[in-house]
Amino acid sequence: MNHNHSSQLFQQAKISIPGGVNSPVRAFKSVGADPLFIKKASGCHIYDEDENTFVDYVGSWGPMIVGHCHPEVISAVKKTMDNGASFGAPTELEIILANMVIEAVPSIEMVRMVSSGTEATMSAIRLARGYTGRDNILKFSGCYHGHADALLVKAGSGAATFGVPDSPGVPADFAKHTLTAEYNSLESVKSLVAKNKDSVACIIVEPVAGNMGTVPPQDGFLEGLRDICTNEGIILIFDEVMSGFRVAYGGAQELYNVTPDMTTLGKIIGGGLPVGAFGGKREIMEKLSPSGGVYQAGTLSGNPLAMSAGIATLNILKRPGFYQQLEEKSRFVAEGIAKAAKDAGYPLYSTRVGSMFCAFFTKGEVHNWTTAAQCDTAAFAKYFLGMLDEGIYLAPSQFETAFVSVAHGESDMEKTIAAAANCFKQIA
Ligand code: HOZ
Repeated sequence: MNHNHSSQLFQQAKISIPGGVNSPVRAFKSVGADPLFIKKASGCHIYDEDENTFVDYVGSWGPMIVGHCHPEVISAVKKTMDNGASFGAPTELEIILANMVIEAVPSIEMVRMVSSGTEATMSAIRLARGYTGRDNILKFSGCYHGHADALLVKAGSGAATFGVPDSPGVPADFAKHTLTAEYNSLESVKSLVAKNKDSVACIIVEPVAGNMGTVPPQDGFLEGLRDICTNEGIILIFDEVMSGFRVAYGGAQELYNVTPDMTTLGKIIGGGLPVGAFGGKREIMEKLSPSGGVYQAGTLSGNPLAMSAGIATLNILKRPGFYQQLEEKSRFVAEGIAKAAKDAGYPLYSTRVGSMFCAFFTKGEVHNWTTAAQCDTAAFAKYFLGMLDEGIYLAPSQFETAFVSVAHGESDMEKTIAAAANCFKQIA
Protein backbone atom coordinates (compact mmCIF):
# COMPACT_ATOMS: atom_id res chain seq x y z
CA MET A 1 0.00 0.00 0.00
CA ASN A 2 1.37 3.38 -1.02
CA HIS A 3 1.61 6.12 1.64
CA ASN A 4 3.85 8.50 -0.32
CA HIS A 5 1.59 11.54 -0.25
CA SER A 6 0.88 11.15 3.48
CA SER A 7 4.61 10.84 4.15
CA GLN A 8 5.33 14.00 2.11
CA LEU A 9 2.65 15.90 4.02
CA PHE A 10 4.10 14.64 7.28
CA GLN A 11 7.54 15.99 6.34
CA GLN A 12 5.93 19.38 5.60
CA ALA A 13 3.87 19.29 8.80
CA LYS A 14 6.91 18.63 10.95
CA ILE A 15 8.38 21.97 9.87
CA SER A 16 5.48 24.01 11.20
CA ILE A 17 3.71 21.77 13.73
CA PRO A 18 5.55 20.14 16.67
CA GLY A 19 5.98 16.47 15.81
CA GLY A 20 3.86 17.10 12.71
CA VAL A 21 0.60 16.52 14.58
CA ASN A 22 -1.82 18.59 16.62
CA SER A 23 -2.30 15.84 19.18
CA PRO A 24 0.43 13.30 20.03
CA VAL A 25 -1.82 10.23 19.78
CA ARG A 26 -2.17 10.87 16.04
CA ALA A 27 1.52 10.24 15.42
CA PHE A 28 2.41 6.68 14.48
CA LYS A 29 5.66 7.07 16.42
CA SER A 30 5.15 4.13 18.78
CA VAL A 31 4.42 1.81 15.85
CA GLY A 32 7.39 3.05 13.82
CA ALA A 33 5.58 4.68 10.89
CA ASP A 34 4.39 8.01 9.54
CA PRO A 35 0.78 9.00 10.25
CA LEU A 36 -1.77 8.88 7.46
CA PHE A 37 -3.19 12.19 6.37
CA ILE A 38 -6.93 11.85 5.98
CA LYS A 39 -8.84 13.44 3.13
CA LYS A 40 -12.40 12.45 3.91
CA ALA A 41 -14.61 9.89 5.59
CA SER A 42 -18.04 8.39 5.14
CA GLY A 43 -19.88 5.85 7.28
CA CYS A 44 -17.23 3.52 8.73
CA HIS A 45 -14.69 4.31 6.02
CA ILE A 46 -11.87 6.82 5.94
CA TYR A 47 -9.89 7.79 2.87
CA ASP A 48 -6.30 9.00 2.98
CA GLU A 49 -4.39 11.39 0.71
CA ASP A 50 -3.00 8.43 -1.28
CA GLU A 51 -6.54 7.30 -2.22
CA ASN A 52 -6.40 4.31 0.16
CA THR A 53 -9.64 3.29 1.89
CA PHE A 54 -9.76 1.91 5.43
CA VAL A 55 -12.38 0.47 7.75
CA ASP A 56 -12.12 2.90 10.66
CA TYR A 57 -12.05 1.80 14.31
CA VAL A 58 -10.70 5.11 15.63
CA GLY A 59 -13.89 7.04 14.90
CA SER A 60 -12.13 10.33 15.70
CA TRP A 61 -11.24 8.75 19.08
CA GLY A 62 -14.86 8.09 19.95
CA PRO A 63 -17.37 10.65 18.70
CA MET A 64 -18.39 9.00 15.43
CA ILE A 65 -20.86 6.48 16.88
CA VAL A 66 -23.35 6.99 14.03
CA GLY A 67 -20.58 6.87 11.42
CA HIS A 68 -18.85 9.69 9.57
CA CYS A 69 -20.92 12.25 7.66
CA HIS A 70 -24.31 11.03 8.84
CA PRO A 71 -26.76 12.98 6.64
CA GLU A 72 -28.86 14.16 9.61
CA VAL A 73 -25.80 15.53 11.41
CA ILE A 74 -24.49 17.22 8.27
CA SER A 75 -27.84 18.81 7.54
CA ALA A 76 -28.25 20.09 11.13
CA VAL A 77 -24.79 21.68 11.11
CA LYS A 78 -25.29 23.27 7.70
CA LYS A 79 -28.63 24.73 8.73
CA THR A 80 -27.12 26.20 11.89
CA MET A 81 -24.09 27.53 10.03
CA ASP A 82 -26.40 29.50 7.73
CA ASN A 83 -27.39 31.57 10.78
CA GLY A 84 -23.85 32.20 12.02
CA ALA A 85 -21.01 30.17 13.51
CA SER A 86 -20.67 31.75 16.94
CA PHE A 87 -22.17 34.63 18.89
CA GLY A 88 -20.60 34.49 22.35
CA ALA A 89 -24.15 34.79 23.64
CA PRO A 90 -26.74 32.21 24.72
CA THR A 91 -28.74 30.27 22.14
CA GLU A 92 -31.77 27.98 22.39
CA LEU A 93 -29.66 25.08 21.08
CA GLU A 94 -27.70 25.08 24.35
CA ILE A 95 -30.90 24.55 26.36
CA ILE A 96 -32.04 21.76 24.05
CA LEU A 97 -28.76 19.82 24.35
CA ALA A 98 -28.52 20.50 28.11
CA ASN A 99 -32.01 19.05 28.59
CA MET A 100 -31.18 16.00 26.47
CA VAL A 101 -28.07 15.38 28.58
CA ILE A 102 -29.99 15.87 31.86
CA GLU A 103 -32.71 13.50 30.70
CA ALA A 104 -30.18 10.85 29.68
CA VAL A 105 -27.48 10.87 32.36
CA PRO A 106 -28.67 9.81 35.84
CA SER A 107 -26.25 12.00 37.85
CA ILE A 108 -26.76 15.22 35.91
CA GLU A 109 -29.26 17.78 37.18
CA MET A 110 -27.45 20.77 35.67
CA VAL A 111 -24.77 20.88 33.01
CA ARG A 112 -22.26 23.37 31.63
CA MET A 113 -20.93 23.08 28.07
CA VAL A 114 -17.26 23.62 27.29
CA SER A 115 -15.15 22.94 24.20
CA SER A 116 -13.13 19.81 25.06
CA GLY A 117 -12.90 16.89 27.45
CA THR A 118 -9.81 18.45 29.02
CA GLU A 119 -11.76 21.58 29.91
CA ALA A 120 -14.59 19.45 31.29
CA THR A 121 -12.42 17.44 33.70
CA MET A 122 -10.27 20.42 34.69
CA SER A 123 -13.36 22.47 35.50
CA ALA A 124 -15.15 19.63 37.28
CA ILE A 125 -12.15 19.25 39.58
CA ARG A 126 -12.02 22.97 40.32
CA LEU A 127 -15.70 22.87 41.19
CA ALA A 128 -15.27 19.79 43.40
CA ARG A 129 -12.45 21.59 45.22
CA GLY A 130 -14.48 24.78 45.53
CA TYR A 131 -17.52 22.89 46.80
CA THR A 132 -15.69 20.77 49.39
CA GLY A 133 -12.99 23.27 50.36
CA ARG A 134 -10.44 20.45 50.04
CA ASP A 135 -7.29 20.38 47.87
CA ASN A 136 -6.38 16.76 47.17
CA ILE A 137 -7.78 14.75 44.28
CA LEU A 138 -7.52 11.03 43.63
CA LYS A 139 -7.11 9.47 40.20
CA PHE A 140 -6.04 6.07 38.88
CA SER A 141 -2.83 5.02 37.13
CA GLY A 142 -3.43 4.56 33.40
CA CYS A 143 -6.60 6.66 33.42
CA TYR A 144 -6.44 9.77 31.27
CA HIS A 145 -8.56 12.82 31.92
CA GLY A 146 -7.12 15.29 29.44
CA HIS A 147 -3.96 17.30 29.83
CA ALA A 148 -4.57 19.72 32.73
CA ASP A 149 -1.51 19.90 35.01
CA ALA A 150 -3.01 18.12 38.00
CA LEU A 151 -4.22 15.26 35.81
CA LEU A 152 -0.99 14.54 33.92
CA VAL A 153 0.13 12.29 36.73
CA LYS A 154 0.54 8.58 35.91
CA ALA A 155 -1.71 9.31 32.93
CA GLY A 156 -2.83 6.92 30.19
CA SER A 157 -3.39 7.48 26.45
CA GLY A 158 -0.55 9.31 24.66
CA ALA A 159 1.20 10.01 27.98
CA ALA A 160 1.49 6.25 28.56
CA THR A 161 2.16 5.43 24.90
CA PHE A 162 5.13 7.77 24.72
CA GLY A 163 6.45 6.81 28.15
CA VAL A 164 5.90 10.15 29.91
CA PRO A 165 2.96 9.48 32.24
CA ASP A 166 4.22 12.32 34.46
CA SER A 167 4.81 15.18 32.03
CA PRO A 168 7.76 17.56 32.24
CA GLY A 169 6.39 21.07 32.67
CA VAL A 170 4.05 20.12 35.50
CA PRO A 171 5.59 21.64 38.63
CA ALA A 172 5.88 19.20 41.52
CA ASP A 173 3.91 21.74 43.56
CA PHE A 174 0.96 21.42 41.14
CA ALA A 175 1.06 17.61 41.10
CA LYS A 176 1.48 17.14 44.84
CA HIS A 177 -2.26 17.25 45.45
CA THR A 178 -2.88 14.40 43.01
CA LEU A 179 -3.04 10.99 44.70
CA THR A 180 -2.85 7.95 42.44
CA ALA A 181 -4.49 4.60 43.12
CA GLU A 182 -4.58 1.33 41.16
CA TYR A 183 -7.62 0.85 38.91
CA ASN A 184 -9.95 -1.90 40.16
CA SER A 185 -8.29 -1.86 43.60
CA LEU A 186 -10.55 -0.52 46.34
CA GLU A 187 -7.82 -1.33 48.84
CA SER A 188 -5.46 1.17 47.22
CA VAL A 189 -8.19 3.83 47.36
CA LYS A 190 -9.08 3.13 50.98
CA SER A 191 -5.46 3.34 52.02
CA LEU A 192 -4.91 6.72 50.31
CA VAL A 193 -8.17 8.14 51.65
CA ALA A 194 -7.25 7.01 55.17
CA LYS A 195 -3.80 8.60 54.92
CA ASN A 196 -5.34 11.84 53.66
CA LYS A 197 -8.34 12.03 55.97
CA ASP A 198 -10.75 14.91 55.22
CA SER A 199 -8.50 16.37 52.53
CA VAL A 200 -9.67 14.55 49.37
CA ALA A 201 -12.05 16.71 47.33
CA CYS A 202 -12.87 14.18 44.63
CA ILE A 203 -12.17 10.81 43.13
CA ILE A 204 -12.12 10.99 39.34
CA VAL A 205 -12.39 7.73 37.43
CA GLU A 206 -13.11 6.46 33.95
CA PRO A 207 -15.93 4.04 34.85
CA VAL A 208 -14.82 2.02 31.83
CA ALA A 209 -11.12 2.76 31.44
CA GLY A 210 -10.45 3.49 27.78
CA ASN A 211 -7.03 5.10 27.81
CA MET A 212 -4.88 2.09 28.76
CA GLY A 213 -6.66 -0.08 26.21
CA THR A 214 -10.18 -0.99 27.32
CA VAL A 215 -10.32 -2.08 30.95
CA PRO A 216 -13.78 -2.80 32.36
CA PRO A 217 -14.51 -2.15 36.03
CA GLN A 218 -14.51 -5.37 38.05
CA ASP A 219 -17.62 -6.32 40.01
CA GLY A 220 -18.03 -4.05 43.01
CA PHE A 221 -15.34 -1.52 42.04
CA LEU A 222 -17.63 1.36 41.09
CA GLU A 223 -20.05 0.54 43.91
CA GLY A 224 -17.11 0.53 46.33
CA LEU A 225 -15.97 3.95 45.12
CA ARG A 226 -19.51 5.24 45.59
CA ASP A 227 -19.57 3.99 49.19
CA ILE A 228 -16.15 5.44 50.03
CA CYS A 229 -17.13 8.83 48.60
CA THR A 230 -20.48 8.89 50.39
CA ASN A 231 -18.90 7.95 53.72
CA GLU A 232 -15.98 10.39 53.44
CA GLY A 233 -17.74 13.43 51.93
CA ILE A 234 -15.74 13.05 48.71
CA ILE A 235 -17.21 14.04 45.32
CA LEU A 236 -17.28 11.06 42.94
CA ILE A 237 -16.63 12.16 39.36
CA PHE A 238 -17.20 9.74 36.51
CA ASP A 239 -15.16 10.82 33.51
CA GLU A 240 -17.53 9.67 30.77
CA VAL A 241 -15.91 11.67 27.98
CA MET A 242 -15.39 8.33 26.25
CA SER A 243 -18.08 6.07 27.74
CA GLY A 244 -20.89 8.67 27.83
CA PHE A 245 -23.63 7.86 25.30
CA ARG A 246 -21.24 5.12 24.09
CA VAL A 247 -21.71 2.10 26.36
CA ALA A 248 -25.38 3.03 26.91
CA TYR A 249 -27.47 6.14 26.25
CA GLY A 250 -27.01 7.10 29.91
CA GLY A 251 -23.34 6.07 29.86
CA ALA A 252 -21.51 3.70 32.18
CA GLN A 253 -23.50 5.00 35.17
CA GLU A 254 -26.66 3.66 33.54
CA LEU A 255 -24.97 0.39 32.51
CA TYR A 256 -23.54 -0.34 35.97
CA ASN A 257 -26.26 1.41 37.95
CA VAL A 258 -23.87 3.50 40.01
CA THR A 259 -24.59 7.23 40.24
CA PRO A 260 -21.65 9.61 40.74
CA ASP A 261 -21.99 13.17 42.06
CA MET A 262 -20.55 14.70 38.90
CA THR A 263 -19.95 13.56 35.32
CA THR A 264 -17.73 14.81 32.53
CA LEU A 265 -18.70 14.35 28.90
CA GLY A 266 -17.31 15.12 25.45
CA LYS A 267 -16.83 13.35 22.13
CA ILE A 268 -20.31 11.94 21.21
CA ILE A 269 -22.30 14.91 22.55
CA GLY A 270 -20.52 17.07 19.96
CA GLY A 271 -21.21 14.72 17.05
CA GLY A 272 -17.61 15.22 15.86
CA LEU A 273 -17.37 18.94 16.59
CA PRO A 274 -15.28 20.26 19.50
CA VAL A 275 -17.28 19.90 22.71
CA GLY A 276 -17.10 18.95 26.35
CA ALA A 277 -19.50 19.20 29.27
CA PHE A 278 -19.58 18.70 33.00
CA GLY A 279 -22.61 18.30 35.15
CA GLY A 280 -23.96 16.91 38.36
CA LYS A 281 -26.07 17.64 41.38
CA ARG A 282 -27.75 21.03 41.34
CA GLU A 283 -26.32 22.06 44.72
CA ILE A 284 -22.79 21.47 43.39
CA MET A 285 -23.33 23.01 39.94
CA GLU A 286 -24.86 26.16 41.42
CA LYS A 287 -21.49 26.96 43.00
CA LEU A 288 -20.27 27.72 39.47
CA SER A 289 -19.94 31.32 38.30
CA PRO A 290 -22.09 33.39 37.79
CA SER A 291 -24.53 31.71 40.23
CA GLY A 292 -21.59 30.87 42.53
CA GLY A 293 -17.97 31.84 42.95
CA VAL A 294 -16.07 29.02 41.21
CA TYR A 295 -14.90 30.59 37.96
CA GLN A 296 -15.01 28.87 34.59
CA ALA A 297 -15.58 30.37 31.14
CA GLY A 298 -15.06 29.98 27.38
CA THR A 299 -15.56 32.01 24.19
CA LEU A 300 -16.76 29.01 22.19
CA SER A 301 -18.54 27.17 25.03
CA GLY A 302 -21.92 25.91 23.82
CA ASN A 303 -20.97 26.74 20.25
CA PRO A 304 -24.09 26.52 18.04
CA LEU A 305 -22.49 24.23 15.43
CA ALA A 306 -21.32 21.79 18.11
CA MET A 307 -24.71 21.94 19.85
CA SER A 308 -26.60 21.16 16.65
CA ALA A 309 -24.26 18.27 15.75
CA GLY A 310 -24.71 16.91 19.27
CA ILE A 311 -28.50 17.24 19.22
CA ALA A 312 -28.73 15.51 15.82
CA THR A 313 -26.45 12.69 17.02
CA LEU A 314 -28.37 12.13 20.26
CA ASN A 315 -31.65 12.08 18.33
CA ILE A 316 -30.27 9.17 16.29
CA LEU A 317 -29.04 7.34 19.39
CA LYS A 318 -32.47 7.61 21.02
CA ARG A 319 -34.13 5.55 18.33
CA PRO A 320 -35.39 2.13 19.41
CA GLY A 321 -32.88 -0.65 18.78
CA PHE A 322 -29.85 1.59 18.26
CA TYR A 323 -27.76 0.22 21.13
CA GLN A 324 -28.93 -3.34 20.47
CA GLN A 325 -27.68 -3.11 16.90
CA LEU A 326 -24.40 -1.54 18.02
CA GLU A 327 -23.93 -4.28 20.63
CA GLU A 328 -24.44 -7.04 18.03
CA LYS A 329 -21.97 -5.48 15.61
CA SER A 330 -19.42 -4.89 18.35
CA ARG A 331 -19.71 -8.41 19.70
CA PHE A 332 -19.32 -9.85 16.18
CA VAL A 333 -16.12 -7.99 15.38
CA ALA A 334 -14.47 -8.17 18.82
CA GLU A 335 -15.21 -11.88 19.25
CA GLY A 336 -14.12 -12.52 15.66
CA ILE A 337 -10.71 -10.94 16.31
CA ALA A 338 -10.32 -12.86 19.59
CA LYS A 339 -11.18 -16.14 17.83
CA ALA A 340 -8.75 -15.40 14.99
CA ALA A 341 -5.98 -14.99 17.57
CA LYS A 342 -6.95 -18.20 19.33
CA ASP A 343 -7.09 -20.14 16.05
CA ALA A 344 -3.61 -18.88 15.19
CA GLY A 345 -2.38 -19.97 18.62
CA TYR A 346 -1.54 -16.38 19.45
CA PRO A 347 -1.89 -15.24 23.09
CA LEU A 348 -4.25 -12.32 23.45
CA TYR A 349 -6.43 -10.91 26.22
CA SER A 350 -9.63 -9.46 24.78
CA THR A 351 -11.88 -6.96 26.49
CA ARG A 352 -15.10 -5.28 25.42
CA VAL A 353 -17.78 -3.08 26.92
CA GLY A 354 -20.44 -2.38 24.29
CA SER A 355 -18.77 -0.76 21.29
CA MET A 356 -15.42 -0.20 23.06
CA PHE A 357 -12.98 -3.07 22.69
CA CYS A 358 -9.31 -3.95 22.89
CA ALA A 359 -6.97 -6.79 22.00
CA PHE A 360 -4.20 -6.81 24.60
CA PHE A 361 -1.01 -8.50 23.43
CA THR A 362 -0.42 -10.40 26.65
CA LYS A 363 -1.01 -13.86 28.06
CA GLY A 364 -2.23 -12.50 31.40
CA GLU A 365 -5.45 -10.77 32.34
CA VAL A 366 -5.55 -6.98 32.27
CA HIS A 367 -7.39 -5.17 35.08
CA ASN A 368 -5.18 -2.14 35.71
CA TRP A 369 -2.17 -0.24 34.41
CA THR A 370 0.37 -2.61 35.98
CA THR A 371 -1.01 -5.51 33.95
CA ALA A 372 -1.70 -3.44 30.81
CA ALA A 373 1.91 -2.25 30.83
CA GLN A 374 3.11 -5.85 30.50
CA CYS A 375 1.77 -6.09 26.93
CA ASP A 376 4.12 -6.86 24.07
CA THR A 377 4.02 -3.47 22.37
CA ALA A 378 6.45 -4.59 19.65
CA ALA A 379 4.02 -7.37 18.64
CA PHE A 380 1.18 -4.85 18.75
CA ALA A 381 3.12 -2.60 16.37
CA LYS A 382 3.49 -5.48 13.88
CA TYR A 383 -0.22 -6.21 14.16
CA PHE A 384 -1.11 -2.55 13.70
CA LEU A 385 1.02 -2.21 10.56
CA GLY A 386 -0.29 -5.52 9.18
CA MET A 387 -3.89 -4.43 9.74
CA LEU A 388 -3.20 -1.06 8.10
CA ASP A 389 -1.81 -2.85 5.08
CA GLU A 390 -5.02 -4.89 4.91
CA GLY A 391 -7.13 -1.71 4.97
CA ILE A 392 -8.02 -1.63 8.66
CA TYR A 393 -7.38 1.60 10.60
CA LEU A 394 -6.79 1.05 14.32
CA ALA A 395 -5.48 3.45 16.94
CA PRO A 396 -1.67 3.42 16.69
CA SER A 397 -1.13 2.34 20.29
CA GLN A 398 -1.73 -0.71 22.45
CA PHE A 399 -3.06 1.66 25.10
CA GLU A 400 -6.12 2.91 23.24
CA THR A 401 -9.63 1.65 22.60
CA ALA A 402 -11.19 0.51 19.32
CA PHE A 403 -14.61 2.01 18.62
CA VAL A 404 -17.37 0.41 16.56
CA SER A 405 -20.06 2.55 14.93
CA VAL A 406 -23.51 1.62 13.78
CA ALA A 407 -22.25 2.24 10.23
CA HIS A 408 -19.89 -0.76 10.35
CA GLY A 409 -21.39 -3.25 7.88
CA GLU A 410 -21.11 -7.03 7.87
CA SER A 411 -18.60 -7.07 5.01
CA ASP A 412 -16.43 -4.43 6.75
CA MET A 413 -16.34 -6.50 9.90
CA GLU A 414 -15.71 -9.76 8.05
CA LYS A 415 -12.84 -8.05 6.25
CA THR A 416 -11.51 -6.92 9.65
CA ILE A 417 -11.62 -10.42 11.12
CA ALA A 418 -9.96 -11.96 8.04
CA ALA A 419 -7.24 -9.29 8.19
CA ALA A 420 -6.66 -10.01 11.88
CA ALA A 421 -6.42 -13.75 11.16
CA ASN A 422 -3.69 -13.07 8.56
CA CYS A 423 -1.80 -10.79 10.92
CA PHE A 424 -1.90 -13.23 13.83
CA LYS A 425 -0.63 -16.04 11.58
CA GLN A 426 2.27 -13.86 10.51
CA ILE A 427 3.31 -12.77 14.00
CA ALA A 428 2.57 -16.08 15.81
N1 HOZ B 1 -8.92 10.39 24.64
C1 HOZ B 1 -8.33 10.40 23.35
C2 HOZ B 1 -7.22 9.39 23.24
N2 HOZ B 1 -7.28 8.36 24.14
C3 HOZ B 1 -7.90 11.77 23.05
C4 HOZ B 1 -7.42 11.97 21.71
C5 HOZ B 1 -6.25 12.88 21.74
O1 HOZ B 1 -5.56 12.95 22.75
O2 HOZ B 1 -6.04 13.49 20.70
